[in-house]
Amino acid sequence: MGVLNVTPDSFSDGGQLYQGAALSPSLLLKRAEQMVSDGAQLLDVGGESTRPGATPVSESEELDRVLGAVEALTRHVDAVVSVDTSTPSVMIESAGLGAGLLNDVRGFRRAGALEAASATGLPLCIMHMQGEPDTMQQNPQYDDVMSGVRDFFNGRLSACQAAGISQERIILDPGFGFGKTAEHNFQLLAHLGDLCLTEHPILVGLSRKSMIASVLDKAPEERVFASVALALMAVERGASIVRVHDVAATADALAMWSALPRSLDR
Ligand code: 7PM
Repeated sequence: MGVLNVTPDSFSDGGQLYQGAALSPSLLLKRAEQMVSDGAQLLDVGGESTRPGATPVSESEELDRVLGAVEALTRHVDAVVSVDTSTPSVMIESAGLGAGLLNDVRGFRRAGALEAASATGLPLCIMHMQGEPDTMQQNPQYDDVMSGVRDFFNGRLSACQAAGISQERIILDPGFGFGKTAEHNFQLLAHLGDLCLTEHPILVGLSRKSMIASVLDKAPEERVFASVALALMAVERGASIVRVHDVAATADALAMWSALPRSLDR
């Protein structure tokens, strides 16, 4: 899954699809087509920056940013379009334009989100986050981060069932960096295999995240090699989808992993 931020202010690939104040459709399509030729099967479009301290986006601003991109991508690019949103109207409208996946960092907990998501019939990615984006990194705490994430998943799976969403539609994501210290993130990655034992595919976003900076003193755009290593570790532990900024590098690494013989009679 390639990340396409349609925000002017994203932390790791800030505003690169913008020409001045406006999103450039030709830059967007060029970047998207490159990601697909590099091996992306999904493209994740997000119009709200979840960075701590980022300016909140209004609903009309988010609709405006995301829907234009979704329409252009579903028309012109051969990949499943995923929409990174917590806003019910964005979910409904995106589905109408041909989006193929809804990805909500708030796990469809906003008022009306689960009902809207249910009505689209689309697959959903439910991500774990402790707290809210602006304050989540102020002293995150868990008795046990694995149990915290697992309990959250179970609660959301019940809520989905109650909302009429069939279990086959649900992808789960432990939410690396969302209300977690570096230590929590590495715990989650080390034990990711335990979360991959259910029927639900696991999606992970590790790309360029600050847990890398707890080991390497590098700016986001210098975290490519480390991001590839983390993606590979996640897939080895059973992750089904990796959300990344650097598709070509990740795809090469995963192609090498895929080439390993796995039969018992090696
Ligand atoms: C600031 C903070 C900017 C965090 C961008 C981010 C995930 C996601 C994001 C993830 C799923 C980033 C994040 N991360 N959706 N959206 N899983 N499902 O680093 O880990 O891209 S935004």
